[in-house]
Parts: sequence; structure tokens; C-alpha cells
Amino acid sequence: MTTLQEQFDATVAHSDRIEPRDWMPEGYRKTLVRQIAQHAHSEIIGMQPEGNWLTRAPSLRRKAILLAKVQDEAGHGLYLYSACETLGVSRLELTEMLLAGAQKYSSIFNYPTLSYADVGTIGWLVDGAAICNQVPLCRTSYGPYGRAMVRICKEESFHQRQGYELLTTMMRGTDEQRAMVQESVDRFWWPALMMFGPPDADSPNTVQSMEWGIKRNTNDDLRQRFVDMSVPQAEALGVTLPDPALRWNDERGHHDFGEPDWEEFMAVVKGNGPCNAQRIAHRRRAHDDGAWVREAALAFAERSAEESRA
Ligand code: BYC
Repeated sequence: MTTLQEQFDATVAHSDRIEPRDWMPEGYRKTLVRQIAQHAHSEIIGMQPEGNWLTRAPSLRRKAILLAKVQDEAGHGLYLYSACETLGVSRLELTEMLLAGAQKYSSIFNYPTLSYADVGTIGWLVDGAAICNQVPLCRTSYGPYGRAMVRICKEESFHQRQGYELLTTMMRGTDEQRAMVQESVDRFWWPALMMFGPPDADSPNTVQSMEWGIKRNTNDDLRQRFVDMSVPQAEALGVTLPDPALRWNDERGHHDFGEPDWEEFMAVVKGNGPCNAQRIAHRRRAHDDGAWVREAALAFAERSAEESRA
């Protein structure tokens, strides 16, 4: 007779899916809760830097695009919180852990958005990095997470295109607009590379997460893929990526590139980035402002249940 552990191992080895009612090791469940919650929080906090420009969009068309994108991020957060709830933890508990600093969100959203070009750069580089990281997650071993990722990736590719299209339009504009794009790319390039997490040698979770089929690639592999993908896009756009070490390596068949500032990354992850305090304060305010909606929904559900019992 096979043990539960053996059944789990066989499912993972065959790249089949683990589903919510299947037995799973406690470490697997905890790792998933950590990663999916962090991902969900990132989508929700990620609405803030771009939401900052909604009232100052340069045209009705740009405003409609940005509104749709920011709303999509809210949807992504909700799919991911739902996937996480299948692991036995409620959305309210997850939100409280975020607000208490017990769970993280992506470092990238702790940087400010200083010009409208940042909307384009976030679409191109931040959503581009997100796609690179998330396409392999469509094949993650946990069913609800993988299925959420399929839909999210489709929407992310629209997000990336709108960003690239905005930057292309600005690059065809005035010298001042081109300078805005370059300045924005200069600020976002390195933080975008940090989105993939620490170097493999300093990543405590990668080996185990790959064994469990939660992650399908290492942080460094995906970072390399992103650099290789971005270089020709930057050339087509006419911007310079701010890395003097960036060059094609014929032997490796990849671009060599410089080292991100990992001290800065650690500072941001620990809560000391330029906007950490602002992002969490804003999230806490939104949560408090929504208390009456949660109470009303709960009261309505209780009354409906009572009425149907009667
Ligand atoms: N930021 O062992 P490691 C979006 C933490 S949303 C902050 O390599 P792992 C979008 C990590 O949690 C983008 N923390 O970890 C939304 C771990 O901490 P603890 C969000 C980071 O999990 C709106 C420690 O560092 N995407 O695209 O194996 C608008 C050691 O790291 C970061 C996802 O969440 C970071 N960048 O690998 C636009 C994707 N990196 O808890 C766009 C799903 C690492 O052990 N997540 N840490 O203390 C993943 O793929 C993986 O969790 C990561 C990290 C690759 C991010």
C-alpha cells in the first residue's frame, strides 16, 4: 500500500496537479500560502503606483486604458486570494498579516511613479517581468494557483502591450517626451530585475519549491530570460538600458549584465524602500474604510440564511 507522502511525490513527479482535497505536506501548504498571498498582495498594492496617475491621464483614451488595467490588477488579487483560501486561510486573515508586516508584497511597488512615462515603463518592464515569472507558474503543481495564473497571464500580456505602445508613442514625440521615457527606464530597470528575487545562491526557498513543482525555474534563469527579451525591445524603442556591463555573450548565447544592488533590494524587502510606509498606510486606510461593506455583506448573508431556514 502506498503512503500519502508517496502518492503526493508521484503526483508531483508526473507533473500532475495537487488539488485542495489531496493530502499535502505541511511545508508545501505553508510555502504555497506564503507565495500565493505575497502574489495577491502585490497585485492589490500594485494598484497604487499606477492609480496615482488616473486623475491626471493625458487623454480620455489613456485614462480608459489605465482604468481597465488597474481594475484588472484588483481582479488578479481576488483570483489569487481565492486560490489561497483553498489552503485553509481566509482573505481577511491574509490581509491582516499583510497589514501587520507578517507577509510581504513585491519590492517593485515601493518605488514612486514620478511621471506619466512611468505608466508605460511599468507596463513594459514590470508587467514584462511579471509575465516572464508567471508563464511558467501556469504549470505549477498546485491546481488552483496554476489555473488562476492562466487567466492572469492573458491579461498581463495586454498590460505589457499598452505600456510598450505608450512608450512608442512618446518616443515618436518631442525631445522632452523622449527624455521622460529614458529617465523613467533609468529608474525602473534595476528594480525590475530585482522582482525575480535574490540570486539563486541566496534564495532559501528555490530548491525546495522546485522539488515540489511550485516553481518551475530559478530566480536567475528567469532574470536572464527577461534581460534577453528586453534588450531588443529597448533597441526597437530607442532607449538605453542603464547597465554599462550589458552585452551579448556569443559563447553563452545570452546577454551578460551587471549585478543589481542587493543591499537596496534587502532594504526595500525589509520595509525601508522609498514608499513602503505610504503603501501600507494607504492599504490600511482602504481596509478600514471598507469595514462597513464587509459588515453589511455579513449581516445580509445572515438574514438571508435565517429567512430561508424560516
Ligand atoms: N519582493 O527564496 P526566495 C505584478 C522574498 S505582481 C519582495 O527566492 P521564493 C503586478 C521571498 O518572499 C508581481 N520579496 O523566495 C501587479 C522570500 O521571503 P521569505 C508579484 C521578495 O518565493 C500589479 C525571500 O525574499 N509576482 O506583477 O522562492 C501591477 C527569499 O526569496 C522578492 C509574484 O509574486 C521581491 N521581489 O521566490 C503590475 C510571483 N523576491 O518569505 C504588475 C510569484 C523574493 O522567505 N512569486 N522575495 O522571508 C514568485 O515567483 C516567487 O515568490 C519569487 C521569490 C520569485 C518572487
